[in-house]
Amino acid sequence: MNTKTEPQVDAVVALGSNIGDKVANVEHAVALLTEPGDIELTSRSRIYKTPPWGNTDQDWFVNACVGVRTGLDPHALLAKCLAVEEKMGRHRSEKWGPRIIDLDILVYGDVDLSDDTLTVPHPHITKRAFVLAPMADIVPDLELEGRTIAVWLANIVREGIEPIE
Ligand code: A4P
Ligand code: MG
Repeated sequence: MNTKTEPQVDAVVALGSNIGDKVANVEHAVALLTEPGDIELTSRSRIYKTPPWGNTDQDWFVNACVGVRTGLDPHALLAKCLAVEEKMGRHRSEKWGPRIIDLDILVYGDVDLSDDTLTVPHPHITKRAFVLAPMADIVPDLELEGRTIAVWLANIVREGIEPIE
């Protein structure tokens, strides 16, 4: 019998969708990610309507993020995120292009790592209001690059980013 208990780590996962019923896609992804098993849902942000960032010639997005507690290591958590995207029928085409669902690991405990498949903390958090706004709902006091999420958000242009629930 395996009696080993994995240490549980708090992580934050971002969700984004800009195809179809975007809110339903985000809800479905949260349900799949945290279905009974290895990942417990501990908190969730409001859902935001956000203008497209990067490739601006595409439909508006819905963005949100969730706090989770898991014994999965960072790569296993990434594999679960990619499995949820696949289950929901995401097909990758262009970088930063339209997507039915995107799940990104924003932070995994206080782990700092970067390899071919995974970088945590996610590299663009502090430059993206569509990530900072939902993050500030659940981890406003988390420090990244010497400032809290709340302070990063207070100092970024967040035009057009509004909670929709
Ligand atoms: N990868 C590396 N680190 C991570 C991480 N922390 N979390 C790798 C998740 N994945 C990570 O991702 C490509 C690969 O990144 C994964 O297979 C994994 O091994 P992808 O989702 O296929 O590619 P992508 O999403 O097109 O590229 P990228 O750079 O991840 O784009 P982003 O950063 O996700 O940005 N505007 C608004 N308003 N809202 C959005 O959600 N999203 C994007 C995409 C652009 N503009 C947006 C939004
Ligand atoms: Mg992604």
